[in-house]
Amino acid sequence: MIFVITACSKSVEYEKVENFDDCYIFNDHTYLYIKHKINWYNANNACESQEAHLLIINTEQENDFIKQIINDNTWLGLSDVENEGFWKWVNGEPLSFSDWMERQPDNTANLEHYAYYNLNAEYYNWNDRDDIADYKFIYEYDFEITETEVLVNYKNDLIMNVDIYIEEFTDSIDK
Ligand SMILES: [Ca+2]
Ligand SMILES: [Ca+2]
Repeated sequence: MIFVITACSKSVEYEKVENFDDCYIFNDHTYLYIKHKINWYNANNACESQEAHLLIINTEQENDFIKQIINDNTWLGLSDVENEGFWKWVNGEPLSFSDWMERQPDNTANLEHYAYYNLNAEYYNWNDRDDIADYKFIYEYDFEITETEVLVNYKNDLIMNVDIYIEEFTDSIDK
């Protein structure tokens, strides 16, 4: 039997938090994968309500780890909305590593200012999109959380905020 190893199968070690869905520890950081699909603004706003931030990728290893846990298009905490073509992370840092698809980011229709993992791309590479698209997102804490109780509180609080932002957004469309 022949095993074909592709770049996609680069595996990086990470920990799954026991008895808690969609929560992972990598390099002393905690990652909560939120499966509500919402636009980038709402995802970012919901995140800002806690001591954390939308996913920030600092290394190729961290990027490879994320590719092992996602199962749908997923936002990165990365935008060029302030200054077209100058991509920066939600904490203000410039890119030290990037993983764009070929011919991306292309700023289609001058509207694409938010980065996400495109699961249609061969290696789940990054693409830029507008603020209308609804994708899943990852909430990153720059420290390790393993107490299930703390995680439950964080996750419930976060999902409540997601619902609030979705409601506000829907209200503003209705008006
Ligand atoms: Ca752009
Ligand atoms: Ca694009």
